[in-house]
Amino acid sequence: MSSSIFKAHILTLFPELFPGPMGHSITGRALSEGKWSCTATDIRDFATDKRKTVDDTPYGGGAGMVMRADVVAEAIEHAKKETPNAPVVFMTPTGTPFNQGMANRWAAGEGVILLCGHYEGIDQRVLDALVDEEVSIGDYVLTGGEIAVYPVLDATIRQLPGVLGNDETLAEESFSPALEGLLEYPHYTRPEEWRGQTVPEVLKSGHHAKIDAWRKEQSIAKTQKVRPELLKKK
Ligand code: 6GU
Repeated sequence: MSSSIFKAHILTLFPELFPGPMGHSITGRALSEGKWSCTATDIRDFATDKRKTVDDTPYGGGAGMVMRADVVAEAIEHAKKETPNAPVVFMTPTGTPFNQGMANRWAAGEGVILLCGHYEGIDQRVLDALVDEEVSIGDYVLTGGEIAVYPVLDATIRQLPGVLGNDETLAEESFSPALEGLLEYPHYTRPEEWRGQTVPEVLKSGHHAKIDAWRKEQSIAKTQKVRPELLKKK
């Protein structure tokens, strides 16, 4: 359903954090142009008691509070009314590491519903019943999923048709098919000499085959140095 507008729906206790950074720059321009929409729904709106309780103590004891299945389920089902085919994604440090493939796959659909937890976690039963994917942005713990939504949504939105302008579209960027899973090569612009450092001669040669070969070699060297596991995948 890439014909209609891509709908991002965030379920959170802090709806004021959205669109946040995605309201600026390239994603902000695309939002103003109607290429995607951003809805942030307050999970607390679905609490049923007078105090608007969303969490409770964990069965089995232990520290922290757990978000209630009934309240979270109502929030998810509310979001699903608008985008029944969008994946429901739970943001959690115990999820599958986020990657470019997920961004590309979600960008090809009608939208994404991003569920942000707080406290110690969310009752497992609502995750089992209504969540399609669990995603982490790396091996460290954040206080909540909201900050993790920023990189995940940004990476997804920039893949939507017409979001990147010609100058911003990089056919050869890290993780793009053209680079075959390698990290991007280094870039240079004027001045030709800066603090005693010059620009590699090959880039000024006008010899496109040699430039391509040099960039490929640089990509492999960079990948070997900082992400050797990416080379082992090949
Ligand atoms: Cl998606 N959420 C939280 N709370 N912490 C994280 C994370 C997500 N990814 C890495 N750490």
